[in-house]
Amino acid sequence: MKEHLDRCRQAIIDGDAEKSRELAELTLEKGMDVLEVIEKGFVEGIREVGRLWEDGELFLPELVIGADAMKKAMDVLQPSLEGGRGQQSLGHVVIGTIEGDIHDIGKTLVATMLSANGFAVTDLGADVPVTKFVETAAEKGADWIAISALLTTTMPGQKKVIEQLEAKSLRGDVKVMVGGAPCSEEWASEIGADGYAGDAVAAVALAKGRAG
Ligand code: B1M
Repeated sequence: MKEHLDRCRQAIIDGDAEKSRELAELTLEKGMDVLEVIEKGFVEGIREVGRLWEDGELFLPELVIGADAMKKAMDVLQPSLEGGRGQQSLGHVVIGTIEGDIHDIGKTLVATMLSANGFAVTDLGADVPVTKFVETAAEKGADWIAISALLTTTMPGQKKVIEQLEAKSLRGDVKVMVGGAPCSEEWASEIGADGYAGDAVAAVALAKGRAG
């Protein structure tokens, strides 16, 4: 397993989309733990790409190529996480990445895991306006709004969603969770969110703990 995880990680660092797709397919063929391969293999790779880019060792096009290799692997693996549908819904989650922010890999993984664990999920995609979160949650009677932010510059948008819910007297109707690399428990409590989740498994636990 360790060797497989290393190869997955390396394929992303090399920006080798063909290899990452092959390794994702091999993961399914061999019946390996898909979530473990994603989190400890591919995700480690894309985070390393981010570190190398931050240190000036990679340029923006290489970051884009790494993200593309990551997406190829996720396209193969994500459907296999989508079991569990058809059971009674544990609640409705409206999820998206906040406006100004196009990072969607982590958000999509969280959406898939919530859906696989029995939640009805409305995925609004990335670069989602504040108003869209609020309007959709009201329309769907959502239990949770889950807002992803990967940039420190877009995090304030998460706070704006809560402010808009308050302004429209909807805050009592829906809970809000925040997530994404720069977010934290402290940030969640500072902006008055109901919770923070550090990864997809934590997001499911949080939604389950507070649902209903
Ligand atoms: Co960007 N980027 N990027 N990037 N990128 C980061 C976030 C950065 C930290 C890289 C770095 O400097 N080391 C940095 C942000 C710095 C900061 O603000 N502090 C950065 C930057 C600066 C930028 C640009 C501004 C670069 C530029 O153009 N000059 C630009 C921004 C564009 C924009 O959004 N307006 C940009 C662009 C891109 C790409 C398009 C090339 C690509 C995104 C492709 C895509 O998503 N479609 C990209 C990538 C890939 C990254 C890194 C390398 C990896 C992100 C990722 O996919 N991780 C990232 C570095 C990093 O995060 N360490 C970086 C894998 C994913 C599975 O993890 O998203 O953390 P993550 O999700 C996790 C948890 O956080 C959590 O669960 C997930 C699963 O475990 N989670 C939630 C996430 N959302 C959640 C929501 C929840 C609950 C949990 O409910 C609410």
